[in-house]
Amino acid sequence: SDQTSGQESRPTRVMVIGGDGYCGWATSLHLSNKNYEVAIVDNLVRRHFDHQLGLDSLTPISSIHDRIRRWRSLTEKDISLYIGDVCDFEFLAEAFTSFKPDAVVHFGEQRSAPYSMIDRSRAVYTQQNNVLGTLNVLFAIKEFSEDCHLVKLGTMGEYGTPNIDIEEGYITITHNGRTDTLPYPKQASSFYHLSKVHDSNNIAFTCKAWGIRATDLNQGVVYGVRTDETAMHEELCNRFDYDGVFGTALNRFCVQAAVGHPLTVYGKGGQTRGYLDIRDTVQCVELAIATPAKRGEMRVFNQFTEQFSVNQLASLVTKAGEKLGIEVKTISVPNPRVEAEEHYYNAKHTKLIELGLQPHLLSDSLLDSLLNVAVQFKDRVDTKQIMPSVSWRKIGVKPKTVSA
Ligand code: NAD
Ligand code: USQ
Repeated sequence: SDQTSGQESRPTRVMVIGGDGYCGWATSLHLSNKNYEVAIVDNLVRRHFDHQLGLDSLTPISSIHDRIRRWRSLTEKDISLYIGDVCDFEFLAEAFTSFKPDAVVHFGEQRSAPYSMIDRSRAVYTQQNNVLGTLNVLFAIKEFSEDCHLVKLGTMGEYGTPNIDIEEGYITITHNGRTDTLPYPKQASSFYHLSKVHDSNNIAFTCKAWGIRATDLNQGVVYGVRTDETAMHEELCNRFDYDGVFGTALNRFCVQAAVGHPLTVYGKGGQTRGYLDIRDTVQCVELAIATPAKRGEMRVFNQFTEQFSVNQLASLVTKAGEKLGIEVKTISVPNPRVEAEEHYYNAKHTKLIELGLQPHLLSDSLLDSLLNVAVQFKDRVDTKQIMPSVSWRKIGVKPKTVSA
């Protein structure tokens, strides 16, 4: 499938910011495999956080240099690499003018809600890194490639858990006899999730003011680790976070089951979110790139395939464990977060399906294979990292350091 943009015969050039991370690495390989010309931009700060906090991926991961070399030797496809910080405009400008992207996929943010709630300095870092990085990307597009399509990773968490249906980005409201279509109300519940709301506002404004074309992908919680491309060689293996700071619900539960740790349901466990398989993350991003937003348009897609409560996830993992002969227990952990634990949740997610998304729903077989990956690497698990350690209520200005 030769990838061409419009009438031109050259491949579409895609800059993947955050291409060394969980979603970004899988997406970079997927796009490269589909004959897009890919450049990864990353400052490797995520590997640095892991070192600082004493965390590690469940799966061993190679350096970005080895990953790219291995990909080239297996496929003869080149991925360009720009190591640097998108908050540094000089660096970003250089990467833009040298690579000349047709589309920029922006994954390059601090993406953990707990990390953003550790202390004041992490809260400030998260919003500074995320909001100013995105602002720089918007300026780079305006200055160097006005036609470039921004595909920005947002989050379903921007909407919070309102007591009405969640629409895809916009809601039509009739008020005092007049009607308008307005941005859907945002009620994020961490400094991280709020950074995405601030990003969305800046993107919407620049679409109007400068004619930027943008797609905001409000992604749900991602699970899984293998994609067709990362499974090709162990050096291409993706990261798999299970710790209390960067690990996300379903992935964490699989690792907990594998090491015999009770599943950590926070509070009542009725917290419901949208979820998707990482194989669908890469598909959704490709679909967004293949049909770009129009000049001046800010599209919003809700990027998830199924809704689950935390209790439902716990019972699915318990059943999958039984099949593999693993006895799985669940405990209720006092909720370290401030969030509704029982609530209405019904979020639309049809726009990506309309573009052709063929979802990989959470089936028994996927859960079995995820659990098997967790079992395969269970000797690498540091069980001290499993319980949550960051409290939404106790955050303060005093710097929190990790002691050995
Ligand atoms: P990740 O931490 O694995 O990867 C993020 C990457 O961005 C890292 O490699 C990091 O080094 C890089 N980065 C961060 N700040 C940067 C900067 N200033 N300059 C250059 N590079 C920078 O995170 P992920 O799980 O792959 O998430 C990627 C994106 O998808 C994030 O924006 C996140 O908010 C969004 N998202 C993730 C999930 C999920 O479940 N993982 C769900 C919804 C949305
Ligand atoms: N939860 C538990 N037990 C756990 C871990 C989580 O009960 O061991 C609960 C949380 O309290 C929360 C829900 O599960 O109610 C989801 O938590 P999570 O850590 O899996 O996900 P979240 O903090 O929302 O963040 C993740 C990604 C983030 C992305 C977001 C999508 O880290 O980058 O934006 O998912 S969404 O949830 O749709 O906002």
